[in-house]
Formats: sequence, structure tokens, C-alpha cells
Amino acid sequence: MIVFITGASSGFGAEMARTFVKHGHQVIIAARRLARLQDLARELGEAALAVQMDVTSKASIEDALAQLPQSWRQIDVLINNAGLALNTAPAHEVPLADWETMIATNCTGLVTITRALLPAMVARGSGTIINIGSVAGHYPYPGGNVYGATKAFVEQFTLNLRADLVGTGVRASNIAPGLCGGTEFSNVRFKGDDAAAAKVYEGTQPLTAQDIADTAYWIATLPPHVNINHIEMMPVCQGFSGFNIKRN
Ligand code: NDP
Ligand code: 8X3
Repeated sequence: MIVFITGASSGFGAEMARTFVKHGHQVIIAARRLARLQDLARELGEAALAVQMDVTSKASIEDALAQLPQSWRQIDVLINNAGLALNTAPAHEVPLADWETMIATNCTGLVTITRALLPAMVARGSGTIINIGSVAGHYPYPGGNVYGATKAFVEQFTLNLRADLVGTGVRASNIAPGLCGGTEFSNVRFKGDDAAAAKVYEGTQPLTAQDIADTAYWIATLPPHVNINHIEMMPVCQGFSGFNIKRN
């Protein structure tokens, strides 16, 4: 299989690339930081192709796809993993620019690349799209505001893809992980405050990028008649809180 992975310069995306290559597949690894991708491509050898791409730019997506060598163009699996959370400030304080960046990356970027690759999958009668959502798309929490909303979009977009793709042979799945350590997610969210990022995982045994990669690999390699619509994952140490009630 040829697997196109967005956000492969770090975290889940890099681990997914390693996992698919370990099982004999080819990966197109895309992100903005080309040097990181080139390091990973060197590690993975000829089975990996590094492609610089900013999913917030339609032109960048179009350029990246136009430059794919002929032998890499039949993409079997698209993993829409590129994404980010910015900030944990409440809605009335968070900079609007942070919201705009999350929407541009997690929603607009995801649909733009999906729209670009989907017609060829439908024409071939096979293909798998795996979107990376979040538990934040199902459960609200303070400071989750637009991040959670973008991941709810990912969930509903995936289900609506399913509605359109019935009978085409093309599959669509949403993986919604909870607390997952060992990636740059919180470093990005806290804008380089690595101490604050580390605190998120203190005293926990979070999910790992390998857990997510194994799940993506499992979904992509199920028999072609099986579609996982959505799968929600949490570490055993994570659960739910009650409703927050302000009392006088
Ligand atoms: P990382 O920050 O480690 O990885 C995010 C990846 O997205 C990087 O490779 C980054 O590459 C890429 N990316 C960000 N913006 C863009 C852009 N504009 N264009 C192209 N690539 C971009 O985080 P994770 O691996 O943890 O997160 C991966 C996905 O999983 C995200 O969608 C996140 O929301 C989701 N998630 C994470 C959880 C967690 O707890 N870690 C839990 C649930 C969901 P570069 O900067 O080089 O462009
Ligand atoms: C990342 C998980 O709980 O930080 O999507 O929103 S959480």
C-alpha cells in the first residue's frame, strides 16, 4: 500500500510512518518541517518519500501533490493527522488568531487534501481515509473551546464521508484519542513552555504514539468489507468529570 500521512514530522505521524514501513508498505510523509521529514526518510529508506506541505495553504497542497513522482501517485490510504491545539485560555480571552489557525489546520486543511485525493480512490473503487480526531471532539472541557469544536467537525465530516461513499469501496474512519504523551502536542499548545507541557503528563501513564499508530494500521489492514466508523481511545488513567456547577 501507499500511505499518505500528514503531520509526519513528529508524534503520531512519524510513528505511523515507521509502523507502516515496518510492515512492508510505502509512506509519503508530509509536514512543514522538511529537515525533520528528511531525517525520517533517511531512517526509513526507499519506502518513504518526504514532501513539504503546509495544509493551511491550498497552493502548498496542490504543489506537493503535483510534484509526486508517477510511481507514488496511487494512494491507498490517506491519514489526516496534521493538527494542533493552541492555548487553554477561556473563549473570551484566547487570541482570535489561535482559533483561526486551528480551524485552518484541523478543518480546512483536512478537507482540502481529502477533496484532492478522494476522486481517484472512488474511481479505483478502493481506498481508506483515516482522520485523527480527539476525545475533545466528544467531551467539552474548560479551555478546549475551538480545538474541541474542530475535532467535532472531524468526527461529523468522517461520518458524512461515509454517507457519500457507501457503495464506492472507499472507507473512512475517525480515531479519537485522549491523553497521549511523547509528542509535541502540548509543547505546541503551550507555545514552547515545555515545563507547562510536561505537567500535563505528570504522574500519568498516557497513551503513546505507537498505540495510535497500531490502531491506524489495524484499521487500514482490516478486510475491505469492514469500516471502523470511529474509535475512541483513552489511557486507563483517564476518565470523566462531573458537570461543573458554580454555587453562590
Ligand atoms: P505533534 O505536535 O507531535 O504533531 C503534529 C504534526 O502536525 C506535526 O508533524 C506538524 O508538523 C504537523 N502540522 C501542524 N500544522 C501543520 C500544517 N499547517 N501543515 C502541515 N503539517 C502540520 O502532535 P501529535 O502527534 O500529538 O498530534 C497529531 C494529531 O493528533 C493532531 O491532529 C492532534 O490534534 C491529534 N491528537 C493528539 C492527542 C495528544 O494527546 N497528543 C490526542 C488526540 C488527538 P510541522 O510542524 O512540521 O508542520
Ligand atoms: C488532545 C487530547 O484532552 O488534550 O486532543 O484535548 S486533549
